[in-house]
Amino acid sequence: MKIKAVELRVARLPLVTPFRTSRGSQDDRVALLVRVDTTDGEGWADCAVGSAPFYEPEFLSGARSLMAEYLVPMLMSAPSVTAAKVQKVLGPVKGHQMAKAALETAILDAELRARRMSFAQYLGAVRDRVPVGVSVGIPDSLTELIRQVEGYLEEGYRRIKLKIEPGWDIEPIRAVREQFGQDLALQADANTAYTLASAWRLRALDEFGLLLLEQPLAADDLLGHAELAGLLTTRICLDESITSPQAAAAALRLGACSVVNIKPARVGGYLAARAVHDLCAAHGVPVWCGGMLETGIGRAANLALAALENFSLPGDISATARYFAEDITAPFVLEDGHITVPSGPGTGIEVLPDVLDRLTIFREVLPREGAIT
Ligand code: NPQ
Ligand code: MG
Repeated sequence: MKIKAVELRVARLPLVTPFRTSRGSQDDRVALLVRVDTTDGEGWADCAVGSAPFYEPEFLSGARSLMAEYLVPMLMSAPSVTAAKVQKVLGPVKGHQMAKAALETAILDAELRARRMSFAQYLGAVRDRVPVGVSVGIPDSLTELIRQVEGYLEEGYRRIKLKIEPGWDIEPIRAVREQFGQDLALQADANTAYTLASAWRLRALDEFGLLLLEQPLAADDLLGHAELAGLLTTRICLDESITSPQAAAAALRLGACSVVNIKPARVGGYLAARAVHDLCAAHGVPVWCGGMLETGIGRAANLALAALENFSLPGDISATARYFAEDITAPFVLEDGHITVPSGPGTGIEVLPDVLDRLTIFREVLPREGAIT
């Protein structure tokens, strides 16, 4: 198929509660949405970039200008594109996997809608609903933390993930364990906030029977994670370090982790995410699907991915209501700790045009008028 135009939208979705991690706090999700208009019909994607480069190197206005100046012109000048060819066509551009992933995903959505096939079918899903967990930001107090966790457990979440940082680690984990017991499926995410010098502090977490400890050290510190893995009984899970199937292969070979959090955007899209899944499955390493505060568009695609065989731990997908009072698609709801995998063509969701227009703060259609392509 040929791409006729690409529409970029920036929409601001207020969060129901501020979300704080060791990397910073946010009150809303400023989402970058991509709509491709092709000879086979349209497709949508949610670009996972944050509005600032505090969590990942890519960020919203950078991704927007990269798409406008390089990625979209390259795709539009290709004689024909399919999702499977996107990474190759965009190969001359180094890095920027999140921006590339969004374009690949929108094209895949258009392709699958035209073929009347769902993401789940296409990716090889083996379940029609997936168990999900919730990621709990760093609150102001232990009392507030306990209150939030209690609320999520009442809603039916199957697994709790606490965001930690030096000074907010042992105490909150102990408090949650004491309040909710040993059977609670509990894990922690440091978002790179520690160094190997604090291994002794992380070792103190071993007594709490966590499912895993996510990304304690810097993204590029695979050797450090391998060393730490030898010092702890708690399983190490990597998130920020998993930037490609090759990075995942290196992490597994080095023994840097024994669980992997797959963020499809960071590895360059759903095709690469499936490759990471397959690689981990071949090594007997369980995976789960991470979350980037996606709108319903990204949430739908993540649900399809999380329905693959080796996604054997509950992911950070969560119901829409965990994050947003109002979304640009119909909300995803929690039923008995699970969310149903969409089964319609493509991602299976429909964007609500009125809500999207109301929340949109920037809109641009590419190629820009007057541009020579
Ligand atoms: C994680 N997600 O697992 C991330 C952190 C995160 C659900 O904990 C904008 C873009 C906001 C990316 C907030 C969860 C984000 C973001 C949090 C990623 O590490
Ligand atoms: Mg993480």
